[in-house]
Amino acid sequence: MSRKKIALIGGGQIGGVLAQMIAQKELADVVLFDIVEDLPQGKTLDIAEASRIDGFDVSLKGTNEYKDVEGADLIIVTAGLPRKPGMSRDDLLTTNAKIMKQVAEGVKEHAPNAISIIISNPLDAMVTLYQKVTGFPHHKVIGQAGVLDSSRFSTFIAWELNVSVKDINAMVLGGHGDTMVPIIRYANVNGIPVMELLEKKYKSADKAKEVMAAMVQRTKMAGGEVVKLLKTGSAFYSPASAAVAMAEAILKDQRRIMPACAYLKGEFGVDGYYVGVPAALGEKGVESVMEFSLDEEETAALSKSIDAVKTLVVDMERLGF
Ligand code: TXD
Repeated sequence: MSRKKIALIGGGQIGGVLAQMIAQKELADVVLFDIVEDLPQGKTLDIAEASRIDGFDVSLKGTNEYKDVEGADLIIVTAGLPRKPGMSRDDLLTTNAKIMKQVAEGVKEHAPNAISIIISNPLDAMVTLYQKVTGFPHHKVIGQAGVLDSSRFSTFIAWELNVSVKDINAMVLGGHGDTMVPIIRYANVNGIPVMELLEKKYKSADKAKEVMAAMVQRTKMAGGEVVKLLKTGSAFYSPASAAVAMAEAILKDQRRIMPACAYLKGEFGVDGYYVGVPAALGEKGVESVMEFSLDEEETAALSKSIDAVKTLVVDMERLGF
C-alpha cells in the first residue's frame, strides 16, 4: 500500500503544528507550502530532524511551488491572516478572500482530485469561495470549525463536572462565528444528560441553566479568549488537532460523525450554503449529513447563525469574489 500524501497550504502557526502532528501519527507524507521563502523548508527540516526521536517514517517537504502538491490525497488550507485582539473573524474577509482565491487556483491546477479541508477564517465564507473557484464537488470540500468548537465546549463541561473529557459528547453546530449553536439538549457524559448532572450538582434547575449558559458563552467566545491572551495571533494547537482528526477520518475511511462545515442541499432546512452540521467523514469526504430534529430554540439559534453565514457570503460576493 502506498503512503498517502497531505499537502498543507499555509506554513504558519497551524500549518507547522499540522505537519508535526501528521508526521508523528505517520498519517501521510507531508508537503508544506507557503509563499514566504524558506519558511516551510525550515519547518519541515526541523520536524524531520525529530524523526529518529519520535520514530516516524514519513517524507516532509517544504515548498514555495504549487507543483509540489501534485498527487495529494488531501489538502488542508490555513493560508490567510489570523485575528489580532479586538478583531472579529469577519474582519479578515477581504484579505483572506484574495489569498483563498489564489490558493484555490493553485490546488485546482495541481491536485484536482484531492479532498480539501479549509481552516482559514472567516471559515464559512472561505469554504464557499474555495469550492466556487475550484469547482470541486461539494462533498470534497469541507470546513473545519465544529470539531474544535465542540472540543472547546466538551473541555469546559469536563472541567465543570470534574470528569474525564473522554466521556463527554457535545456538539456545536452552525457557522464558525459568535452565532454558533452549542446543542445543550444532547450534551452528555457517557449518555447521561449534562443538564441532569448539573441539576444534581447544584440542586437547582435555575443554577444549572446559569452554569450551562456561561459554558455556552465561553465556547462562543473561546477563539477570542485565546487571541486576547496570545496578542500576536490566534489559536493554533487546537485547530490543528481538529483538522488532523478530520484528516484521519477521511484517509482511513472511518466514517466518524463530526461536526463539519458541509454543503447543505435541504438538510436542516438549508439549501445551497455551507453550514456546520454533524457529518459522516470518510474516503469520499462528506459521506452523509446526519440530520436530526431541532427544538424551537435550537431552530431559531441555527437560523440566526445561518443568516450570519449568508450575510458573510453576500458581502464577499459584493466585494467581487
Ligand atoms: O477553527 C478554525 N477554523 C480556526 C481558523 C481557528 C483558529 C484560526 N483560524 C484561522 O486559520 C486564522 O484566522 C487564519 O485565517 C488561519 C491560519 O491561522 P495561523 O495561526 O496558522 O496563521 P499564520 O501563522 O499567520 O499562518 C498563515 C500562513 C502564513 O505563514 C502566511 O505566509 C501564509 O499563511 N500565506 C499564504 N500561504 C499560501 N498562499 C498565500 N497566498 C498566502 N498568504 C499568506
